Amino acid sequence: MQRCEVLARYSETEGELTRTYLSAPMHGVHREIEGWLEPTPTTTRVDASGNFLGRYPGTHPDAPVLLIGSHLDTVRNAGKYDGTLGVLIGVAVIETLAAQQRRLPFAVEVVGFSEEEGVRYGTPFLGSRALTGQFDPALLELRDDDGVTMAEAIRAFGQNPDEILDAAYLRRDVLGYLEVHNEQGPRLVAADRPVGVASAIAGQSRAVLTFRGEAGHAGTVPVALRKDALVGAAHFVVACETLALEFDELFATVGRLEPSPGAINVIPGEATLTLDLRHARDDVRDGAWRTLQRRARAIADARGLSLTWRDLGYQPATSLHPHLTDWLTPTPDIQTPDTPILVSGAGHDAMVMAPFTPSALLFVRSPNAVSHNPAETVLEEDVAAALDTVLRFIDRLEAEHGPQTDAAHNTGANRGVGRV
Ligand code: HGY
Ligand code: MN
Ligand code: MN
Repeated sequence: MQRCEVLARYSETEGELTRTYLSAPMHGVHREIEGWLEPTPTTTRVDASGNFLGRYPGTHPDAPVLLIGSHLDTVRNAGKYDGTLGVLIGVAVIETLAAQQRRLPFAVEVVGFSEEEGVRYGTPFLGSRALTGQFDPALLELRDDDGVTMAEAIRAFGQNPDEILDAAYLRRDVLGYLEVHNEQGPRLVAADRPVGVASAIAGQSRAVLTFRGEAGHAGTVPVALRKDALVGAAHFVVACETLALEFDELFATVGRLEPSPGAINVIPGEATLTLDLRHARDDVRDGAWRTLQRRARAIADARGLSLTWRDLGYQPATSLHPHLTDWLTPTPDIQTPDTPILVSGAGHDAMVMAPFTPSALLFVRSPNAVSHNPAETVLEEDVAAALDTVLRFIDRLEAEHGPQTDAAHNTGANRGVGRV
């Protein structure tokens, strides 16, 4: 818990926690985590996409690795736990194993993904996509609000974007991925449970839209004759809410809306907004996406506006590994076996990892159901329950993988949790 406070100090904005992709404070975060791991036999490094990795070796030099972690970047004016908590749980697991001088038949690697929120470049999951070989090099040309390309940002951080594709892991070298994350919603509070398990993660689509009309004088252009880009965008914002309310569990959000030129006495000639659309079923989300595209076009046509629509990312709804998920359902002595099984509306790196390696996601109760907000919090006893759950998960994984034999290794029979 104290470490969450320490890492929360590394922000690019005075007085709040904002740590976007490869911003300078991320170096400090990496140094702090390296310091905490220093007393353990862990090898730490930062990869070409800026992911922090700390590997605690297994009994066999090229044993497959269990990845435990989450992301180290944050949204603007974030809470202290979103992402960070999952990385620090990975650090605590390694410290526990090292204190017990315990080696497992697999390596344990804590991963602090460099970019999950998608704030700086609009597109999320850059770190986990890079680690799993799903990174699209075309993204390197994207520019941030200051016009800095992703490639320039990676070089400025001290890494080489040309090495991203080679830095990806091979499926056969990874046993699985486990992420611990605050629920960021109200369901564990309602169930009065400290932890819950995610069965699946809702899919998400993101886009940036620009309506263009005609800037003009606020005092001379009759309202009926205007091509007001902001009014068009505003009608689209309402259309998003209206559509979302017509469906169960459809989440439509316009997080940014920027008119220009942004002067009090000028009719906005341009308005740019972002769209984030989510649902647990891809067919429902895709249908809603097409409906919103039609509505945006109709609004633009009716108002003599032009419209550009740029997709920023598509993440299918993802099921998590049922067997590993079962292992996270803690034994009765932690809490009753009816640990809630939830579909996650929030996106997580686990949704990028799941198609690559068996993945599981353990939620920690959000007592005030708040996140993406400095008021975000977790309870120490719930974090302790989560750590105990993860350590029991590792016991079960160890039992499953027993002492490695060279023969087994050579055949690769025990690669990954395929036997699971
Ligand atoms: O947007 C999300 O769902 C996550 O917090 N990145
Ligand atoms: Mn988040
Ligand atoms: Mn998160």
